[in-house]
Amino acid sequence: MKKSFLIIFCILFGCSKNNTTDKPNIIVIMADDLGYGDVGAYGAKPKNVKTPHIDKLAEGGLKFTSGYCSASTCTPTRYSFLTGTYAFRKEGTGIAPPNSPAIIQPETETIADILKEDGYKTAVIGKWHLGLGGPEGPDWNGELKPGPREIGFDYNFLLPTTNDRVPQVYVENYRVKNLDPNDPLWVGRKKPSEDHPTGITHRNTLRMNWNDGHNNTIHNGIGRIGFYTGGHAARFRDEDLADEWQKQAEKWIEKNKEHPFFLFFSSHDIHVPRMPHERFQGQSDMSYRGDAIVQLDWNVGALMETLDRLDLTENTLIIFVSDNGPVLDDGYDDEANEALNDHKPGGPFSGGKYTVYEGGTRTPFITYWKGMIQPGISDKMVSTIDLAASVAALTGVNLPYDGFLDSFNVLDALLGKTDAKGRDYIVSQDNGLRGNYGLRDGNWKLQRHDSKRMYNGDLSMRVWPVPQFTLFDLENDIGETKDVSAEYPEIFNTMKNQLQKIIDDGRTRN
Ligand code: NG6
Ligand code: CA
Repeated sequence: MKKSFLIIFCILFGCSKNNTTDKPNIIVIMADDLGYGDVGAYGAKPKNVKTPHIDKLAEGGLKFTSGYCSASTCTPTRYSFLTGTYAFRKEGTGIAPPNSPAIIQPETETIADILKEDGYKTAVIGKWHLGLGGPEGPDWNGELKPGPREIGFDYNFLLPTTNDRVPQVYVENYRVKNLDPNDPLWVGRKKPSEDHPTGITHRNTLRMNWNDGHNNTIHNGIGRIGFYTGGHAARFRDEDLADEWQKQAEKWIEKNKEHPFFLFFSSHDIHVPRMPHERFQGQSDMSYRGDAIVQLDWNVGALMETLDRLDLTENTLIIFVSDNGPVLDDGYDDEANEALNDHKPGGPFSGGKYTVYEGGTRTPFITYWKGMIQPGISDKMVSTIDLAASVAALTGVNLPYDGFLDSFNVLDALLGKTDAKGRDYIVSQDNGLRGNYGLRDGNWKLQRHDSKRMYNGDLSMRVWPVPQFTLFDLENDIGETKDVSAEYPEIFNTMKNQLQKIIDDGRTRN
């Protein structure tokens, strides 16, 4: 269906190929909950945490100061990154529960489809959190279908949701890896039996205490969201995730190095539960949150080493991003707050995860392509939602009109070309539909709170009431501290209407 549309489209209109650029490999490294100020290149101090490998990418590539993800939670950002469409346009794109069915339907075109159709080998390795299976949800003991392979990925090796949600198993292509059929995996929302140990009944056995949620089934001494039984042979240790991502990525790249490839490398760091490998524990001065940053940085370095070893570095475009801004206390007592020192997870911005302050979605954003991207700093506005249209431009593919509704071609900005244009404006959201929005246009920022409440600026999950609309002047107030809506009524009204129109129009790409 999708392919035939493209072929007919190409016959009618011609699909131009850009012959000047040999198809580069493309790797999108997406960190989890990593804030603007969490890495050295963006201001983190070495005495708190060191990130030499990410810094090296930034020094040898382009460091964006206005690089965004689309939402301040995981699922909507990932949805938008893959589909090029704002998640607030689609029901069911909020934070996905353990038994969520596949959120992106097979007929939806994704960035992976575009590249696959252009001859790329495609894979996603790491955190998924976009649901698996048909309307009834995942069949954990059978085929986990539809999933990534129905939306353009040749290969997937996944942590199905987030690691604070059950189950702690890998999904390789359609199957739970190492699942013993004699020990079937059951995943549910209710306690499976009266004597099932939970974070509540067995709280004193936990290695890491919970303070909000995360008190259902216990695995590896940590309480989780949701319940599960069985599948023991398939279960992993939290401490081993980072090594597994590297192992699988290395294997897959090696296997596919003769073709152009697209790898979505989706780290779970630095999401809770923060339980880095023993060799990283204590490597920062900021508790496990800092150590998880060190682990993420190791992953970046290991991946780069793999590319160097295989002589692929000069033919690979690397895009390093985060899926939402920072959070400190996200439901476990891991001392993220206590050990913060003078570290600023959100850099100069207010808010973080769950908020539509700049800190919620303005995150580290680095493009690196040895020999092709001039090292530097870019203040151009770009977003993860634009990667689809931009890689389509890079490979010379035309986008279908009925997909990628909000993805803009900002390729020249990503590559640091002179006179390149970024976005003029960007919409951010927090989580799900009917939530909160941010609209940045130039240096003006409108916040709209339909839920009339917003998570606290202290980077925790606490909520407090806010006015529905506020306006900030980012040029003079980067921290969004002073509502200037009364002083600039015209700008205020124009932006309110602009946001409403963006929502009502159903698309922003021409
Ligand atoms: C919240 C969880 C939080 C985190 C978040 C999703 C509680 C109390 N909080 O519901 O810990 O898992 O969902 O994060 O359960 S995300 O980065 O995957 O969007
Ligand atoms: Ca996240």
